[in-house]
Amino acid sequence: MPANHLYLVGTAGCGKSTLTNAVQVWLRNQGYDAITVNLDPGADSLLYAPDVDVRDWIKLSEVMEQYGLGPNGAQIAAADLLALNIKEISQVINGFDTDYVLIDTPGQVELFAFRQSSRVVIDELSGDAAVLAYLFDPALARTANGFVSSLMLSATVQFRLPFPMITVLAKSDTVSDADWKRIESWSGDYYSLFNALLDESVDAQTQVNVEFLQALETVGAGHGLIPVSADSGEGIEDIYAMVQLILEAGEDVDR
Ligand SMILES: Nc1nc2c(ncn2[C@@H]2O[C@H](COP(=O)(O)OP(=O)(O)O)[C@@H](O)[C@H]2O)c(=O)[nH]1
Ligand SMILES: [Mg+2]
Repeated sequence: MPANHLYLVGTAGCGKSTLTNAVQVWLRNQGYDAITVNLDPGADSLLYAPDVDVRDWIKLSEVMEQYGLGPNGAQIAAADLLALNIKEISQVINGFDTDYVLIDTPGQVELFAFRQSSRVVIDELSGDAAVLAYLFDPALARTANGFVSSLMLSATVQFRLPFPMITVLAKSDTVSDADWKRIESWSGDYYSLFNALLDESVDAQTQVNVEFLQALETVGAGHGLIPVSADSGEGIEDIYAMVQLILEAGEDVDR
């Protein structure tokens, strides 16, 4: 069986790296094999030791020096250099005999979602074994306005990267029960979200309307949002179950 590939995607600081590590620990505790891949050439201090690290091929500091670029230009160049090296990186990943490959994507979501090369990278690494987990940052998703912004971001990522996607509310341990109840109702009911927007700002009506929110729903944005915490472990099993459902019709991995 080829391994299942889970990409953790989201805005800077939403918890991708921490969750990559936590999912690996959880899978291993369940008796599954899982490896982690750092796809961020600019990561300067990772809190876990990835099994495969693109910095072994591409380092941001070296790209800056070699091409005379500042940090932003170098990030973009590095994303494209990644695609050039992807066959070799893929061989290294495929050299592992594992059930799960957990892929930690670059810090800033636009470096992953808005580069043409990312599509190539996912196709090459994963073929049809890819699932994206888009992480909502509670720092943003807690307000109705921020929640709509998160929906739009996740829809944009889905539009750019047409792979199966699940949406996750990260750092759920920092979200109160009352906040979660609100967020959960927004994710399932666009009228309640629209009303919450109106409560937050009288201008909401001039910016979005219910039809716009429904359009987001048609692309599946934010549907079935799963609360997940790398700290408490809440929801990690749900991520596993969703990935199994998408890639293996709900069957467990053979241990
Ligand atoms: N309370 C809490 N903090 C978290 C969780 N996941 C990540 N963090 C914190 O959020 C910050 C950013 O996390 P990181 O994984 O580096 O985000 P990334 O930029 O998306 O990779 C760090 O300070 C983490 O300790 C979580 O589940 N709960
Ligand atoms: Mg990170």
